[in-house]
Amino acid sequence: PGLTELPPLPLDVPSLSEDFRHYYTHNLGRDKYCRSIHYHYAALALTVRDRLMERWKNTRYAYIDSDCRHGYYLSLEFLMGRALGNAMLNLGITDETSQALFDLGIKMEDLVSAEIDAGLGNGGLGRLAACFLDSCATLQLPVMGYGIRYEYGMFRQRIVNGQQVEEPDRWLRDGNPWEVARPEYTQRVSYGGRTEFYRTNDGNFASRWVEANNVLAVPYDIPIPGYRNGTVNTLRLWKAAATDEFDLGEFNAGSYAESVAAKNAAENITMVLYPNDASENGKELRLRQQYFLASASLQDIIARWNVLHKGDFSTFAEKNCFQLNDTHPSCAVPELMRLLMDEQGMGWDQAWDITSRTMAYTNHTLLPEALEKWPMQLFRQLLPRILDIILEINARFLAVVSNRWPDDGNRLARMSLIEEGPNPQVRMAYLAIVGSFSVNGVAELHSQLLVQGLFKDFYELWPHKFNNKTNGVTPRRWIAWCNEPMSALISDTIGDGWVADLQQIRRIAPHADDAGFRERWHAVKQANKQRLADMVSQECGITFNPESIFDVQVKRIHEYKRQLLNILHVIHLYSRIKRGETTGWTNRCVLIGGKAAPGYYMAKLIIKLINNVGQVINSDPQVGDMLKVAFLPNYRVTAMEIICPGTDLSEQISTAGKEASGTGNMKFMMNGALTIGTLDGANIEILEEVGDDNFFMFGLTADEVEAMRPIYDPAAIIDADADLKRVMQLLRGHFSMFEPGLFDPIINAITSPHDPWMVAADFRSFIDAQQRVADTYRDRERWTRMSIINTAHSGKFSTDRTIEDYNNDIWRLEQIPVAR
Ligand code: DL6
Repeated sequence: PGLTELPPLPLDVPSLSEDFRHYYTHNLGRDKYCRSIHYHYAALALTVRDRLMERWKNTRYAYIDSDCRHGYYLSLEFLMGRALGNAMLNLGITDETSQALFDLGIKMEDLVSAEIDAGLGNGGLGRLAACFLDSCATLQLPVMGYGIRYEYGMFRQRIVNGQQVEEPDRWLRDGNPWEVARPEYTQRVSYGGRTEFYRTNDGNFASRWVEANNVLAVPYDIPIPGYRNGTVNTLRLWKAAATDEFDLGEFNAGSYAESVAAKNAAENITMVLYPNDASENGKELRLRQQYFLASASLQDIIARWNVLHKGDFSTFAEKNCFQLNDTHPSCAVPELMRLLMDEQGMGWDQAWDITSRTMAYTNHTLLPEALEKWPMQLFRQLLPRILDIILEINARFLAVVSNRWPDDGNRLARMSLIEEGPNPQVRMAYLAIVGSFSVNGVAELHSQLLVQGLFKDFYELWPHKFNNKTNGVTPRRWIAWCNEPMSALISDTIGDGWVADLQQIRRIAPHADDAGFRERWHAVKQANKQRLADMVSQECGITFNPESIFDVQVKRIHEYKRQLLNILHVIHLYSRIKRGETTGWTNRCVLIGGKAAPGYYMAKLIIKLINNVGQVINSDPQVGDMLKVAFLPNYRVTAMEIICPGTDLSEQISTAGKEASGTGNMKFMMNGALTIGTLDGANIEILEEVGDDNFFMFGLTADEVEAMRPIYDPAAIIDADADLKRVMQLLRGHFSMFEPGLFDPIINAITSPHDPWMVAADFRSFIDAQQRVADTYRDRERWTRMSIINTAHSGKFSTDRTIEDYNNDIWRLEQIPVAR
């Protein structure tokens, strides 16, 4: 065998055991006195990783040999969570590993728990990217992820005195066994300087970027194993580093400190993930990050292209497709233009033909304030050549618009990539739309609302570009891994084909009528609830009784997601208990978790309110087991792996027309939770799948919300509803005895006729739906049947289906099987 052709490593117990001991002793140098579990974890991670290496290489070979079309998922966020369990599951070695460790007196679960989450994302958008990678590998699609290797991921949240405190997440502190540095593929990214026009040898004019500062982009590769199929795809994350010349220049000038400062400035680019999920704060560093990802990734792809195709770009558009995960990487549009023109010597038309045939854009929000804009001035300073290209794209685009709609100046101003004003802004979503051949939303309603609202003008111009791709989640992590007892029951009943083909899970539906099966299902749920109760007890010091209904809302804290409506219901229940209105009561444990953007005042006040309400309720002996309220600190992927299997009721209660899709709703459904939800985002599609007998629907529709807006009168609604009136009264002082007026901003928000989230409007309907929930839960057989039906009808929400849709309609990649 040659240097790189080694036989694949065996997957049996003795070889896993031997390699584990090898890593622990010979590689990590630990001995019998070492007490830190970290080294056990590291030894196991390296043992498992070794078993991916051969497959990883074979996957690369298969892609190169077939000269196939490639997809690239460009995303500023990949919320991967832990890797070890997923790798073992997908390799099919969980039982063998567990046995090998058991024989050495070690519990595998302890090592799995020692891994720190890779929290390189804010929430739904980043986690979707992670689920997509799993599905692409499982479907054997040649898709590579490109992202940023943030030194600090999503902040850790602690709750101190009921308030959110943010702490840095140094997730790389103890090293990361899952990444492989590839310094040989380092790229250079430019900032600053100016554009220079010059005459080429053949007498034409061309432009180039001069006097720029360069920063190095060093790639770190993470293996993405498919589910038991030999495929291992790649997630390539870029780290910023200072160039040698830059350092040396300063150093030789005698300014050692300055040279270190310059190095720091360069490395700062990938230092921290911005913790805002629904609004951008216009920080220069964030734009630097966005361009850094776009430029490094495209240069990398073009460099690989040139190795294989020797500078011939005639088939580049047929062989490559870039999916932009929101507008964050949309600098890729002008950057690809720049690389093709300035570096590969193409003219505008050829470069535009390639760019606009390879880019595709996914939108993830309906909130107008979340659509990114960057000051033109900042672009000019930081990325002058890129701004030139954007302005040229805009000029040509506006010519198309005015050709189609002559003399419609308003339309031109509306559609321009530049928002005019005292401080002109670049509209990144419009740039992405103009530069892409496909634009998609992430649930049916979202995609419809986009073309009726935010992107209406563009839809009129290019209806063929717009499409829907309803989100999903990977059933590997979100059932098979996180809910082992339920997986075992399902596989026992219908075989294990569902893990790679979730539509098969529908075959458990008929078993909902089998009392024996229901009993087993209930037992699984109770065990999962106990596991969740243990976590709540440990993290919050609050006792949840698994006989109660577990009512859970975990997601980013945002006014549109209406954690406030949830807590109003809790206060209403509390008020009922205090008034002795408890006939036919259902005991309830309410769990709320999520992070607030550090600068989002209202979201932080809502966290404080939840905690204060919890404190009053949990310490009231009259309430006892009837009602418990916990705020779980530091909600993250790993916490959700325990939360969703142990949940009875999933709260998906956003103001209709505001939640693009939601994906937590899908995780809960898969794990047998019932949803209480508005007709928003993918809730609508969940309802379609399970039927309204198996879903607690409430609230105004998106159309009704908009119709009510001009006449919205929360004062009148409160006045007419005795329950809501009582709740508002309690809100005024009962939960802030020592800080009078603390929650006034919340009261003002709810009572304002301009409340965009219309909390009061849905209160009554929500309370009534919650009463139906409580009544249903007391009928255990009925509830269990509904729970089974929810899981059985969750097939649509596998990202395998989502990715097939992307592939059929947008990417058109061939499946490339890999020799095993
Ligand atoms: O598409 C993934 C996820 C959706 O499920 C959520 O509904 C949506 O809020 C979220 N969007 C973001 C905001 N990003 N931006 N802009 O995270 O995307």
